[in-house]
Amino acid sequence: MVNILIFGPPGSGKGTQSVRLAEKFNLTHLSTGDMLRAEIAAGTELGRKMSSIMSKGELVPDEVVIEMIASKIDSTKDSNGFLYDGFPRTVAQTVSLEKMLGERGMKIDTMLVLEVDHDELVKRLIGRAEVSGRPDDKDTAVIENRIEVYREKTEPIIDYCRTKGIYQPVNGMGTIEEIFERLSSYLSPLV
Ligand code: B4P
Repeated sequence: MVNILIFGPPGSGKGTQSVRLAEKFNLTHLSTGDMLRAEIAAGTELGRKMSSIMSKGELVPDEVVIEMIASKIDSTKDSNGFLYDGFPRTVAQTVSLEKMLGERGMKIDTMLVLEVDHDELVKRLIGRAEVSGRPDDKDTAVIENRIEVYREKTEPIIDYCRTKGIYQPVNGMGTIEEIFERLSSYLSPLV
């Protein structure tokens, strides 16, 4: 099974593209953001605890998402592999993912990094707030904090993956279809 990371700042199109790629290549789409929002919607204790962290644009604790991912990997069958959307978000999460995959005879095959201008990110997220009702999309200060958290805590993963030879930058500007074609061209030889 292949393991592909879709990486990039908030609003770069990870979720948008992952849904389409998962369908085309028969991959299991693992979005930690969606999993966490499902916990909040279901009113679980975990969801209640994570809701205030997410509404400020901060990251939830590493162990929470690692546990969610491990249980999804172990319960998945009939798939060509996994597409990780919004995970890992810290170098610690990356190291945990590698360990988890290693124990199951797998590795991270590639990391596709969507590159999008700052102003375009803010524009997309404000646009999404109109339809999503997500508290972390409504407020520009929270959006800016999410981008800042990405630069500080998540972006260092790029250097970590570059040394492992799995870093692949992808132009994330343009139409959804254009970006989908670019990403597909990197996935085709792997899946
Ligand atoms: P996520 O749910 O991962 O969301 P995101 O980074 O905001 O968005 P994404 O990049 O997927 O953008 P999308 O395609 O939707 O994270 C939310 C929060 O959850 C985090 O802040 C954190 O608190 C928590 N969390 C999640 N994972 C975690 C982890 N591993 N560790 C700790 N905390 C974690 O695109 C955005 C908008 O742009 C959409 O409206 C879309 O329609 C539009 N768009 C996309 N592509 C476009 C294009 N080419 N042109 C025009 N518009 C486009």
